Amino acid sequence: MEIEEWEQRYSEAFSNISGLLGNIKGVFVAYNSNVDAIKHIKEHEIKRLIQLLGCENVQQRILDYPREIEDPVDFMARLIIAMRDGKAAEVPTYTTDLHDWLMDNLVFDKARMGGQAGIIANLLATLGVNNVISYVPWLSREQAEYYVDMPNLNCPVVEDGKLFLKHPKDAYDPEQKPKINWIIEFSKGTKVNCSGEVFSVPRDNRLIISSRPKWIRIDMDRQLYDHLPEISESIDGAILAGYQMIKEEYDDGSDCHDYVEKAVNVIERLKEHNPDLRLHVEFTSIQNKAIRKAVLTRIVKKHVTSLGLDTVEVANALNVLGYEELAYSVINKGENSIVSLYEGAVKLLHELDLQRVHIHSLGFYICVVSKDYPLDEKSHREALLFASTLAATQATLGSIGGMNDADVGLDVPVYSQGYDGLRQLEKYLVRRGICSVQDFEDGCISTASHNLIIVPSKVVKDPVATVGIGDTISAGAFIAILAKLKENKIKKA
Ligand code: 8BR
Ligand code: GLC
Repeated sequence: MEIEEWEQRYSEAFSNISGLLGNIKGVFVAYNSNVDAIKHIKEHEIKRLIQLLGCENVQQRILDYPREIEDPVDFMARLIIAMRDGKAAEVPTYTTDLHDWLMDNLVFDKARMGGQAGIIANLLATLGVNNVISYVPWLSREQAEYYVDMPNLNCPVVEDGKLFLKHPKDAYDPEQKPKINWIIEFSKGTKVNCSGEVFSVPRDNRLIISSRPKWIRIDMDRQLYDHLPEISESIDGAILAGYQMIKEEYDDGSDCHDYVEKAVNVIERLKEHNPDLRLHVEFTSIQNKAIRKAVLTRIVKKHVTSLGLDTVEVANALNVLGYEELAYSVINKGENSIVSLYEGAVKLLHELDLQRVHIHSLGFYICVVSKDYPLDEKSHREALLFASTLAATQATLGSIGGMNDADVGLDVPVYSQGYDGLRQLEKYLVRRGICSVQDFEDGCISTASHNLIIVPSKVVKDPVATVGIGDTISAGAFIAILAKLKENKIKKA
């Protein structure tokens, strides 16, 4: 299979899926939205900050590997680690001190909708999905301004015991403060010199400093919880994210177990009146390993159908599930890391009782699907190609203004390095008789225990920003799946 044939598949898949999205009744999206203060950091700014904080101090803190940002040196240490590895990371901070320091010493370039659920809600509305219901427990006036002003995007509000759907600008809490995260984007090739650490950034990526004020709760108002069945009857799928915000302990004596239970109850209630509901969880970086494990084994396991994550997140997930060696092999950049990534995906599928695990990486996507999934592999492949087109559009333009923008994404070539990187996996699968060369080149593989879909993705050379692309990929593929399932249902009826 030549790369050109993939280009052809891309345009067919995109046109097919975009024609089907109208079949989707609605999608519920919760919990996290925030404002992203985005700063694209330059070499001279890195140099200035290192000088200001002291190279030795930063160097020492890099060795400590802070999992929470308490001061600017922690921040600089995590930034250097992220730049050195070219890996995305999200690290929490529990005070506003760092925000003040960054405002004084760096200043952001632009502010945008942030948070997985916020980004996804805007994307779905913009793509014209019917009835996008966005729920965020901390909807402030400032936050509401970052939602696209479209009639298909609304928040659930209970008034006088009745459920209403209102646009965020008519649904915010005037007393609520905004949550502002800092996104430090860095470019491939940027030179960094901090005593022992001298390197050139290997790839475009970003560090997120996630503000976690005391009032952040992954929770749902009781009245709204009671009305969830009405919401669930009006949707085909739900996308849930933000569980990384759950804390081990809270000032009022409650703890992570209480919030995990609340999260599970919401899922159960959504499914109560709509057993066919598809649930996707978008995973992210969770620094606290106990919380990471609880999210995976108690919220995701058995309760959700689909999980989306990047390669670092796969390694992090495997790590807390007891597969340390495999986790290490996924991120050690060795020849076999792509094979380990595939094996890790299979572990996650079975261990967490999922129907679908979608891994996005720079250059390719891997999706493993349970044998009983009511869609063929070609449909799953179309979903991935649709998602990659959206990702390329977003990387080129910074955001997606509507379905027509996708022509830009379709024009982005399939990433040849990503395509070549898949060879290692091909050799492994073919050698073991798991698939033929032809199956692999089609990207659709059926094994005894699962189906496997692999596509080379489109990669933009100089992306405007990388933050939020993962959300676009996962949400794009998930709605494509919903649309396909709906098409089948309509055909059968
Ligand atoms: P996360 O936000 O979950 O880390 O996902 C980011 C995803 O964005 C990566 O998995 C990769 O597929 C995609 N991506 C990145 Br990073 N840079 C990109 C680029 N220049 N063009 C297209 N996709 C990109
Ligand atoms: C996380 C971050 C948020 C960012 C999003 C992008 O939710 O907290 O700031 O916008 O990831 O995926």
